[in-house]
Amino acid sequence: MVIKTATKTKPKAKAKTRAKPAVRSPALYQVLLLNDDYTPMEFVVKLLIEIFTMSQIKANQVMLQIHHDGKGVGGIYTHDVAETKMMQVISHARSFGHPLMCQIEKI
Ligand code: TYC
Repeated sequence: MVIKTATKTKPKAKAKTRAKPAVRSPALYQVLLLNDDYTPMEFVVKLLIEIFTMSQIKANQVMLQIHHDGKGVGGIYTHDVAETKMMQVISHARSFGHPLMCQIEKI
């Protein structure tokens, strides 16, 4: 017969607090549209509706903001999506002969 005697167990070390969370949210980028003197207002409004799925009212507001302030935000996305949206804007504008410019900026 084996008699188990009480063994002294080492107290567990206190869990260390993590410096960073285990999962980090991806970096976000805003897609900025820039003003110019030649791209028609109506074209920018339609583009904002189609590429950034804005309502007519929101697209008008954003277009006017770009027109008055020099730039405005089409949307905020992860890097790959933001880059794709930027390329869609530029390629759509160029295919109609407009100089509209677009860039992405990390936020
Ligand atoms: N400034 C242009 C005009 O008066 C309109 C415009 C708005 C152009 C937004 C570009 O990103 C832009 N026709």
